[in-house]
Amino acid sequence: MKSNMTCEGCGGKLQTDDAEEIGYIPKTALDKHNLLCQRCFQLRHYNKNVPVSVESDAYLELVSTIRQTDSLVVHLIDIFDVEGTLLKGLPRIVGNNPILLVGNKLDLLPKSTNQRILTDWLFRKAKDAGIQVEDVFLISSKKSYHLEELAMEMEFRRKNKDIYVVGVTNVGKSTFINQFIKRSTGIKDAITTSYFPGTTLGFIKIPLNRHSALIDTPGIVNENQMAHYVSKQDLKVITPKKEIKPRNYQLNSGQTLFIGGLGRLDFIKGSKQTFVCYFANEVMIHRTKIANADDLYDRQVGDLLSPPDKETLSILPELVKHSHRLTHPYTDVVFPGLGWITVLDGNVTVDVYSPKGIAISIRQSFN
Ligand SMILES: Nc1nc2c(ncn2[C@@H]2O[C@H](COP(=O)(O)OP(=O)(O)OP(=O)(O)O)[C@@H](O)[C@H]2O)c(=O)[nH]1
Ligand SMILES: [Mg+2]
Repeated sequence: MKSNMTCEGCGGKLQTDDAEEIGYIPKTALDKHNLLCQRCFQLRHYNKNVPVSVESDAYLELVSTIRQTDSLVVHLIDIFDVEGTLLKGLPRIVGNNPILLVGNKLDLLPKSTNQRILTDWLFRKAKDAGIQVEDVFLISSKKSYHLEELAMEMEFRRKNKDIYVVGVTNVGKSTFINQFIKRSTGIKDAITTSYFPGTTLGFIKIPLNRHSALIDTPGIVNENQMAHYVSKQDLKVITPKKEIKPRNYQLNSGQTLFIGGLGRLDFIKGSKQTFVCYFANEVMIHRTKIANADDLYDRQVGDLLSPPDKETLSILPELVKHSHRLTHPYTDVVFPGLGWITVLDGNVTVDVYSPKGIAISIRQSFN
């Protein structure tokens, strides 16, 4: 077997020696039409995740070779979790190459989302993070929203060079590239995708012409992402699968909202008003009095307040509290990786709880 052969599904280097290691393929599968490693085969056919042991630093090192290339970079982020997926170190990784910032998973946001406000906010977020972007797009790889416009812009900007699709694990890079492969060849699901982070393990080059390629890359690990602190089962629950339905709660000061047992908002001061919750439809939201909240949490976390399940509870950092004074109407309190709560009238003080290491952020609502 040639030592430079890679799996067509994940980009991992193929080998026939060690079934526990990346790229393992049984000798009998080597003459198949598609070269797929055992892990990709199992993910595709049984939706079974075989965890692989590769240091996240190794991926970062590989992806950082992009800074030595002359190419166009598409930085894909998950617009449902901007804080967890915008790569603050992107310029170090891709050097001076031009960057298109692309917010994926638009299909999850309510139809009422103001895409202009969201786009402007993403421009500002990128600028604040020290990332100079040529343009910002909002797309859904799954539902093919706005892919045509983006494809045209990519073609225009790449000037016959390679395009690298770069981002944190699980933002949908491979799903995005699969859409391009489908458009040009009709082949579906060429690259392996899954809801587990860490699916793609090497560069996967899709030729655009004889001289250039569209290149899928392994996701960069962001340690402060909620996905790393919950069980596989809970990750399924907190990841929205379709458009989220806003849930309204009329709260008086002195009341609390629990987002399962993974987040909490105490309404400390301000006049009665509506708090609009944007979380996966399967996440339970529970209202109670602040006076009862600690006790309820101690008794019901993992039961009434779920997720977390047992496995998550064993790895989840403790919830820590931060106070926020929200002066403006239509302000979002963002629980990264979970969702957000829009405070409609403003002029309130809230205490917000999130797992240690996952910092709450505040922004103007785009609804
Ligand atoms: N709702 C929604 N889900 C999406 C979209 N694009 C991708 N996904 C889902 O997000 C999950 C991750 O997708 P992948 O394409 O494997 O993500 P990736 O960025 O390649 O992940 P790594 O290879 O681990 O870095 C899968 O469950 C996809 O179905 C989208 O536009 N909308
Ligand atoms: Mg991938």
